[in-house]
Amino acid sequence: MTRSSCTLVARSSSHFSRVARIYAHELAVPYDFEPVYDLQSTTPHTYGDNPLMRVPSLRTREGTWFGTLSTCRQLARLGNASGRLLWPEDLNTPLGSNAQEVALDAMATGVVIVTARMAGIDDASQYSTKPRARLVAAIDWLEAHLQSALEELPPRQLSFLEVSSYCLLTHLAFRGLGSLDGHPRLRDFCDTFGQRASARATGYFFDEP
Ligand SMILES: N[C@@H](CCC(=O)N[C@@H](CS)C(=O)NCC(=O)O)C(=O)O
Repeated sequence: MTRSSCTLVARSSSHFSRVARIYAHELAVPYDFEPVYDLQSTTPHTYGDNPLMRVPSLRTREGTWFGTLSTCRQLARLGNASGRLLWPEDLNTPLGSNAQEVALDAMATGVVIVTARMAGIDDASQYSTKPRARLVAAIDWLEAHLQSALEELPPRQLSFLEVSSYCLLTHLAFRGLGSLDGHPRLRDFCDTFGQRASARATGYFFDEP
């Protein structure tokens, strides 16, 4: 542990990691950043001792928190929220709950496609056919429903739904996974959320050793 009280073990190019980076910024939690350069590493130590060998993890005085949601919840405990924080369990209608499911599964689907590419599997391969179709269908569903799902939510500083959706949607172009052409409502959502200081401070890039 160095200057900050916690260390984010993550990647600046990762959409799950960006969710955590946005929470840290919004909640004014200072953190050290430990980049994971090699996602092909099969050593849990590379990932903050996360046996799942995924990013992000958050190392704190209490121990290490594996995964995005746990990381964000701990950042919320460490930080200062200016308003209510809404978590997946606060989405108590089918619309909100489904929107969260679709956004998170679409993020995981992006990981499947990128991981396949890293293994030399072309997007045109049968292995990637269903993930690619799933991602397209998920984005189309979000175009039709995300706005209404967000309108249902009470006043808040932040919801996990909007942060994860923003990170998913902006990651599409960064990773060549899709486009928001023909999705005007999602574009508007990204333009609006993208004006937040936390979004501007956490743009995607590849960490270099
Ligand atoms: N359930 C995890 C998923 C995290 C995840 O899939 N992260 C990606 C990077 S965006 C990763 O570590 N990929 C490497 C792999 O799957 O081997 C979470 O919510 O944090």
